[in-house]
Amino acid sequence: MDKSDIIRTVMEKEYQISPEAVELIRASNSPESLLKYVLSTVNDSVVVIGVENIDLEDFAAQRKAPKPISVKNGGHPKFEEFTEDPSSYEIQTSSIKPEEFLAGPELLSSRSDEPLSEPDIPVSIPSASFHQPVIDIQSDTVSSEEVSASHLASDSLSSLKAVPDQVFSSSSSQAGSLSASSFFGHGKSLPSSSNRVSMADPFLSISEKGLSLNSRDGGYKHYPGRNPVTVISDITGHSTCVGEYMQFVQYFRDRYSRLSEIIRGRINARPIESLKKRSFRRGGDGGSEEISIIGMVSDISTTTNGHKIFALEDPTGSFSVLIRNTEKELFELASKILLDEVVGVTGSVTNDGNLMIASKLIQPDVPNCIQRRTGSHGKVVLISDVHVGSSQFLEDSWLEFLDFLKGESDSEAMRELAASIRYLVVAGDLVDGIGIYPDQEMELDILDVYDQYRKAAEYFREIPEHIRVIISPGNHDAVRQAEPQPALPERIQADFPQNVIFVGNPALVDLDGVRILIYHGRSIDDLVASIPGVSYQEPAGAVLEMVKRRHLAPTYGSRVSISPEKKDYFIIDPVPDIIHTGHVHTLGIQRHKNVLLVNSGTWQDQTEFQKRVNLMPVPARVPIVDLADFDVKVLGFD
Ligand code: D5M
Ligand code: FE
Ligand code: ZN
Repeated sequence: MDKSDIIRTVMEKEYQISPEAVELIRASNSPESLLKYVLSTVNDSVVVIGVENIDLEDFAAQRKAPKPISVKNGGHPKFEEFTEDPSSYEIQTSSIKPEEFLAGPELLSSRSDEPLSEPDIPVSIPSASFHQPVIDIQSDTVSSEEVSASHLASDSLSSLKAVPDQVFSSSSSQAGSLSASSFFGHGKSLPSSSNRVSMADPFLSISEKGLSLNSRDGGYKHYPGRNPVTVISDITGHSTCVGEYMQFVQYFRDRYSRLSEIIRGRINARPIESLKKRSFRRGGDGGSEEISIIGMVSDISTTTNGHKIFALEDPTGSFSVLIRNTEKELFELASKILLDEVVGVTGSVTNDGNLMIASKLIQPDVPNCIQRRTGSHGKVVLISDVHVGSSQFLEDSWLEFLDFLKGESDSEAMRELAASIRYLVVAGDLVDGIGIYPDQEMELDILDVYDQYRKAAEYFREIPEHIRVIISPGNHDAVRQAEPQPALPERIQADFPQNVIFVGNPALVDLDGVRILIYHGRSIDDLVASIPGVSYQEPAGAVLEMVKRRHLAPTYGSRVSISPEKKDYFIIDPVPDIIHTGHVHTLGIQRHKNVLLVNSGTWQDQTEFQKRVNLMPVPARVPIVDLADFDVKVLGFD
């Protein structure tokens, strides 16, 4: 096993590793077993595996005395553990065969090529369970007013199947092959997610620089001063995720109930369950009646004649919806619909009661009347993807940018502009990290991630103190890879000056009256791959697709590992004034109904990977937004 194998394996588990630790493992008698042992023992608070995380003595002892496989609860159903009003569910206790819960480790083993039940690695196989909730809908004529969204969301999931916790340790690519909507329990595949969903937020300590105000979210953090900041929504310090099945259920309930609520304001939708009852006129009953439903898209297929069929699910049931290719506009919109997004559909149900023919599709989007907030002054600078430590980091351009911020530009106009800057927002990838992509170390100038942050801190100390800096992490930063990501750890924060505030990813912040939603933008890779017309060259177009769905990462799985928190942090609500993303290293600026969408570029030149895939970065371009009128200027530093 050579260096790059070690880094690759660590990377697959979404950790980073220091060069010293790589060396220690490589030089051992059995690098493979040692690496496996290390990965099985690292505590969730570890992001970068260092030599201090490798307990050689314990490793040796483990190899001498193999541990047996432990089976939690003896393999019996454990739905008693579901604390949210279990009385509303009927619990079926007799329907589980051992094969069912053994399916979990099988899934897991597809990740590492090695068998899972190696005796020297403890494996716990918790029980599987299955339950059937009782849906309490009394009459055929039930309407959406009678069955409120919260009732739907909390009380009437139609069936659930819990799986071994181990399944949640499987790869995110596996998650991508499974539909999130099966959380509504219509007997389909089981969910899984990144191997890091099982970690609670390791960085509970938040900088003491801010004050906490009471709020529904457990406290807005407010940083007073000349350039005040209020953090409205941020996972930091609030992660509850331990990767259990019910957390996925809760997560999708929150997603469904909040997004469907937005759509519900615009259509009179009924629960899907009620479509099976003859409470309205179907096709052929003397003129069919138009009805509406709101559901999460759990399947998309195309008929032999080229029409589209969606399976839509809500907590009461699932229904097939046909979109005919003869309805041009509707069909075009349907071609952009993604798995797991929440949509409203109006249409008529066929005589056999099995299919809805859609006449209208409604995405949550932002309302036309959304007012831009005004009253602030000064400017905010939006940057991302600095990639300090990369050998492609464009230090000369970066230093020129710092000179500009310091008011040291040659031109008077630039000095004046610099004097009006109140905020600088960094939307992730501050450093290049290590072990993020295969062979990344070949393109690093600074091999130690902490040294990379020390270098970054040095740069940030040059920024004038009156500019408030907000740093949010990205996939190259030293926090968990599963999103939402918490703010950078205290150890790293400590090197940065007082004017820097650290938030999670995503984070909604208020800058003296202007709301900015900061999101690194990893889901843009997925959106480019799945929505026709969305490209890396115009990244703001991808952000527009997020806004239409009121969700930063609509499709569950794929490249974004989503940690199932109680609240869906990716929902775009309230509507911000600005959405600031990065990640794809290209610049994009668009406006959509008074929301300004900005994807900032990068400070990293084209990497080998980007050359191979023909991704042309737009480095050293800086959008500056006027906080009074949202006018955007782009400055170049090359
Ligand atoms: O991502 C910058 C962009 O490049 C983003 O679109 C992902 C893509 N990228 C870069 N390197 C790789 C590798 N090795 N595999 C897949 N995708 C990659 P950033 O997060 O800055 O690396
Ligand atoms: Fe990046
Ligand atoms: Zn990135």
